[in-house]
Amino acid sequence: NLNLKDIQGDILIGMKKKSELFFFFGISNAKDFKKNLKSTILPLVTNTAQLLDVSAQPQTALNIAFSQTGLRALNVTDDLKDSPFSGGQLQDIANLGDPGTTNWVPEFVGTNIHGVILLASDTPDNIKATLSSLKAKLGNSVKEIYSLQGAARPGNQEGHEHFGYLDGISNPAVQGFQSPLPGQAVVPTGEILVGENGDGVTGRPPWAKDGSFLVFRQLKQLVPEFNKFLTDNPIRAPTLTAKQGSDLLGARMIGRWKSGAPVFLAPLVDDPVLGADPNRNNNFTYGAPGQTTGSSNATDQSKCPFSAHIRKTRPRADLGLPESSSSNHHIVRGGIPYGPEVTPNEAASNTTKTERGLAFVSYQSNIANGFQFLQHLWADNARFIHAGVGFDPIIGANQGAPRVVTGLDLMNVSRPITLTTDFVVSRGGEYFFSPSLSAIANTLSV
Ligand code: N7H
Repeated sequence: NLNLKDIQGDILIGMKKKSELFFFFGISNAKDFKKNLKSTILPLVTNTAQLLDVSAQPQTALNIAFSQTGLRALNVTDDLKDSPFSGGQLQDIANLGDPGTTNWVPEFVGTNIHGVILLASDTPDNIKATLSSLKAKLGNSVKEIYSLQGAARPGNQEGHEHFGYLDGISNPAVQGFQSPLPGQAVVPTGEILVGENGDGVTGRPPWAKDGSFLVFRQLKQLVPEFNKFLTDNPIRAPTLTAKQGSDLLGARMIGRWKSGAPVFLAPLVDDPVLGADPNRNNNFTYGAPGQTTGSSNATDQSKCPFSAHIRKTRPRADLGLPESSSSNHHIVRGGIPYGPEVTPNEAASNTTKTERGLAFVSYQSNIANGFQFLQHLWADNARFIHAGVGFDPIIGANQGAPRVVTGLDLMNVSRPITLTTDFVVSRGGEYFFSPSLSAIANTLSV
């Protein structure tokens, strides 16, 4: 029985709009900002109940979250008991595999960002209008530090990220709130929301209840370079053309085809009907069909490599079933692509000329168990799920050094492939806390 009117809307279900702006700000005058937070921002904060009811959805949805230095600027000194959050993302950089800050957006280097306002709507013009009226009211109480405009890709690529793969298929269902689709992870509410059942951290201030930590990462994607790699290295299965072999390589790197069909269920060629069917496209465990307890066969990667992005970040039966008792490392993802489509010139030159990527957002009640765990201990860890697996070929990072991956070649799954290019490059980000509406009203704005 969650209080859906008190939980910011982006956390559990996502604002899911075609256009989303991330506005990163600093607080220049705490007293004025608190006043504005209560009178101007709070009435605009979109809660979960509003997003669930189409008739109650505002034209432009708004959420807000604060960094550790932002809470301090508001003179809120309670310890949220989350050490990555307390230190900020820059301090966590060694755990994330980034090669230092060379590729970071300069504004993310440091701890100057106090908060982020997320604005989502059907058009960038709606967002612009909301933002300019907001800015006028906030006046000098805040200063804009950086912003990133995200947008769904055009036409039939809507819902697909920039490499071309359908995204947003698999997010966990929160126990008692969402009824799961087949294959969807069901997680205790407290794995996502602070202070709820299953949040193992004690001693947090009561006002933190029903908030969630928001991890933001600007992840640049080298799309022409990724495509060139696929073209140059097709999997040479006897029944496949070179083009099909290249497509299969990409699908095995991710664990899904561009349509969303999982390679575990469609091991050789894409199956767009399967990809589009929410009752089937997530219904697999890497174990036997219908298996509900025990583990998968820990050597079989003929259907899906252990290194595949979705297997690294959610190993399902590889860690044992039921999943809710074998793993507390789930996140709710709510990102959106940013940047323009690949131009013919970029495609022809196999070189990225204009930045594009994923404005990555994840929610969890514990960053060390959630995002940080997935990135550091799974994706970047060549020994997960066991020795010899190698890196996650999509997001696994090795401080910029080459990454060895196995399992990709269907014809010889132990053949190592060395990736000398990072197709996803971290441009940095920050760790935030997305508080409940009552926390904004009763604690943060007073
Ligand atoms: Fe990933 N991609 O296009 O390759 N991701 N991801 N991700 N990701 C997923 O199942 C992608 C990133 C997870 O439940 C899909 O909804 C890209 C980070 C998790 O089976 C695709 C980037 C982290 C899942 C992509 C990126 C994760 C998942 C399939 C960066 C965490 C669900 C769609 C630019 C540290 C796994 C779907 C499950 C799915 C891609 C980033 C985690 C297509 C391009 C940083 C947990």
